[in-house]
Amino acid sequence: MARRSRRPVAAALALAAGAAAAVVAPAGAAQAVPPGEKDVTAVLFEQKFSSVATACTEKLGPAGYGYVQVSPPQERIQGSQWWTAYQPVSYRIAGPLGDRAAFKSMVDTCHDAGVKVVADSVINHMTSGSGTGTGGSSYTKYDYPGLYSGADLDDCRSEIGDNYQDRGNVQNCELVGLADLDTGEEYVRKTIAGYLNDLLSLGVDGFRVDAAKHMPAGDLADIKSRLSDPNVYWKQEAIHGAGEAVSPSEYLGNGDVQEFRYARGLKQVFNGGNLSDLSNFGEGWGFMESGKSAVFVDNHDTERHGDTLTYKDGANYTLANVFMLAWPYGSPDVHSGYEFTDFDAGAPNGGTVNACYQDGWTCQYDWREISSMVGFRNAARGQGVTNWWDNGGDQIGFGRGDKAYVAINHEGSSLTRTFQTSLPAGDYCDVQSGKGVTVNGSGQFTATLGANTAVALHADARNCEGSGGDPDPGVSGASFNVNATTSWGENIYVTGNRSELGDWNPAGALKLDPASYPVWKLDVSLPAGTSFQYKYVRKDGNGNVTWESGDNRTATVPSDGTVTLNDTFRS
Ligand code: ARE
Ligand code: CA
Repeated sequence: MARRSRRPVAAALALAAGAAAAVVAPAGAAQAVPPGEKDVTAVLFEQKFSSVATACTEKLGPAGYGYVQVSPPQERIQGSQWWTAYQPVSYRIAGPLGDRAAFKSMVDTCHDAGVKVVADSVINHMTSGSGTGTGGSSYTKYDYPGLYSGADLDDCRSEIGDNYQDRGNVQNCELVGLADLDTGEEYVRKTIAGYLNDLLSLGVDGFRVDAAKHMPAGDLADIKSRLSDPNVYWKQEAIHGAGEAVSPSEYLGNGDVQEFRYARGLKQVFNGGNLSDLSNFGEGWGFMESGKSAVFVDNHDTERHGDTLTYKDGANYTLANVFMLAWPYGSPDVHSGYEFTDFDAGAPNGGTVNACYQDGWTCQYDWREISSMVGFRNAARGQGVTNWWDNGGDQIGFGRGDKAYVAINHEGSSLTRTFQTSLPAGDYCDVQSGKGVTVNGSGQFTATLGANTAVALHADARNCEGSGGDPDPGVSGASFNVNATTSWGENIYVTGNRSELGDWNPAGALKLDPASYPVWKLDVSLPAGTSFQYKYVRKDGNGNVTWESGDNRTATVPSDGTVTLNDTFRS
């Protein structure tokens, strides 16, 4: 019976965003990447294509995502590790995520939901080692029968290692020992283009080009020119490294380039700096041009290597995503993977998502704080930053013309303030909390933002009806909020003397959501008028349970709505 407040909100907003898109669509929008009116990509790392299709229909389309990015579809080496995806064996769609039919069906379903599809494309190299791939193809390093043989691979047969000061080493030698394709060669260019054209024939709308820095920009330009749609969306992974021989900006002529400094900058600001420093975030920080930069808070590499924030960073991470989606620089990726402690661990449940937040799937694209900002971004498209405010520290607010306004309180105590916006007067829904806000005739509204929360208003969310507020109007229940500091691997649950709360059984206790860490939250539906007892429990990674100390807590659901419980975990 537990009800996640996140789920209904996406659908409701999406309706609003979708309805308005036809009317609003500003011409000559400032951030023109990727093509189309909706520039947010949800990256569904290592999800099966069938699960991606479901996500498109149920979450991504309704929330207003323009794109979904899927992990590499081609045949890969066998193994449980996620990084097998980056070791191509052949270009047949024959990996663990699904076969050709499943891929095609996913593309069609996503298109029906209004979501375009980007395929992660591994074209710099082939696998090392030898064996049989996930599609049954046999291979040895430098020999992939029917596809490539020794002559198609670069002559440099040593590892790139740490030497990024030498262009030839970076582009012609072997990235972590993987067999490096000679992309200067006609047959190789033609074969790679053939693979990408095959994906285009299945309806794919764009490519994330893996390891782009390891291929000369001119080689990629040649390959791209051979595509059936040479103007297809093209997002190149070229990691910025100070003093390196190859600069990511060399690739701007081909298409978009991922701006890794953006993600590193957000980590720096949200983990220790001041949000006030973000007033010129983007080109003002020396980043590449906004219109050609692809940005993210984290990706599958950086969440493992620690060079950016990750889902483990609680409110710092959530608020960084809120900022990214509100801020008009680049086109954002919302990364979404799964919980891990082991760096190598592959996707849970063989890549199948039965439901978000189950089996370790983290589903950032569905977090209320994040998914609600996709509608915000779509509504704000084409509008520059207006009405910037900061307190010189970790509190900021800014508008997007007369379309949207967001404020973020990244301090440890609450903020009550009258914010100046350029919004037309009237009622709005704060899409972060699902609570109504009124803007007066001077464009001002007054709000109280709890520690580590945000408020966000936009033109396509004028009231909170059906927005899955905290909780839905008309739904009775309890809104649990507990301040609890946890160590890595621990989670906070609630249980009590009701079946909806698991009948005091820790195994049936309901997990709270740490998106506003250290405050853990959950809305639970309970019959109106119910008096109940409850307690919070802490579980560690091994399932060990620690109960709160002291007496049972008590509360009563009102006759018309919800009881909001603001508690502190009693150690
Ligand atoms: C795996 C094993 C290795 C083994 C290899 C071959 O982990 O031990 O030697 O297989 O058997 C991913 C994983 C790798 C994995 C690989 C193949 O991350 O661990 O190797 O798949 O299975 C550079 C590149 C950049 C690249 C990063 C990882 O420039 O393109 O290294 N990122 C992409 C993907 C990765 C993927 C690959 C490329 C390979 O997103 O997930 O690798 O397809 C500085 C430089 C950067 C450099 C970085 C790290 O910051 O500026 O350019 O990134 O250091 O070296
Ligand atoms: Ca190369």
